[in-house]
Amino acid sequence: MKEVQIPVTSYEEFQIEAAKNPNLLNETPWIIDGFIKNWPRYNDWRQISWLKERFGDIEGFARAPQFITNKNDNIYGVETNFSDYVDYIRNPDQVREIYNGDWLYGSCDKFLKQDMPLYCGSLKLLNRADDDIFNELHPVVPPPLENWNAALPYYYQLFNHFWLLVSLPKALTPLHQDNNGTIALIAQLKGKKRAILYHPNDEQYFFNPDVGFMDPVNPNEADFPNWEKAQPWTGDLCEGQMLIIGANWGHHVETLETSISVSLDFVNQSNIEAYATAPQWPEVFGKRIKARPAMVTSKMPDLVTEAEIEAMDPVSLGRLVISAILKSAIAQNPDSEATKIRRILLGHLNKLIPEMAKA
Ligand SMILES: O=C(O)CCC(=O)C(=O)O
Ligand SMILES: [Fe+2]
Repeated sequence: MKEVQIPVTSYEEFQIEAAKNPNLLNETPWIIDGFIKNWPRYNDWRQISWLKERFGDIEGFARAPQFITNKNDNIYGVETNFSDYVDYIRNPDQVREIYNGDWLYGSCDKFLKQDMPLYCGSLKLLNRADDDIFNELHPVVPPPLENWNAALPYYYQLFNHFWLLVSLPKALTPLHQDNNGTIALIAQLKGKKRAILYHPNDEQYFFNPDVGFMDPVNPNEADFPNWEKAQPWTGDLCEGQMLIIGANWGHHVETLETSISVSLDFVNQSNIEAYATAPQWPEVFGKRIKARPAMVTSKMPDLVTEAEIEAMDPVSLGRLVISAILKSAIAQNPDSEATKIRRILLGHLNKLIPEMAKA
């Protein structure tokens, strides 16, 4: 299918479009120019030495590519703190000296035989919606779009991310969809990236359940026989711009110039139902509870017994416990803004929870 350009717009124009059409992210991704330059600490967040000083101790992964989404792809990589990774970014030729320990994925020798750099693209900077970092990059979601994350229990602990991404040219995030039906934004603080996106309706063409996601740059005909029916939306994301990707859009991102970005998954009225019905967050939550049932039975003795926890599938268990947490938060604070959002989430969850458990 013929490729289309991702529309680039000023923040002023975007505000007009977003006010006219609440569903605009389902129809089109956008590159918004200018908005992030108003973030209070925009200039600090563009300095690699400042980031190293501030976040150097945080542990993460540096991998080539960032992760894999097709079972036939190779991956190379190490576990690293951010400080060592910045040393690598500054001197990629010294990769062997910097990462002289065990390679977690593949080996240094094999890594050096290919030409993709390591990418620490998922550095987790926070666990909570009230973290001070959000005051520095405020508002993180461009109004009039709303950001409901703070009202959703354990949001940043349930497979929804706010990440720092620092990368060298050719670093790759292969085609994927973000979890939980979230909307994704990528804010380009420094350098340049190229994005290829696909509408969720094209999933049948770009995703094969037996192997995973296709490589948009080099599609494998055998695994993706109808790849040409998928329409690529392409665009270059430049310094000072933000890319916003609607719920369930496929995205593939390659770094063109040494880059600093932050990325965020978010929820609002346009995707709360997709979030409520997604299986990923209740699954991680349910598994965590199964590993430590006392976490729930000590705080909510009337909700479920240890035996019931053991018998339930993780997704149903995760939904049930989040529903109980929502009910208690609503009862404690019936008039807050967050309560309106929590009631909507609870309403969707109730449709999915077996009758017996709702009582
Ligand atoms: O900028 C990139 O490399 C991709 C980031 C991304 O897809 C994400 O954070 O969800
Ligand atoms: Fe993503």
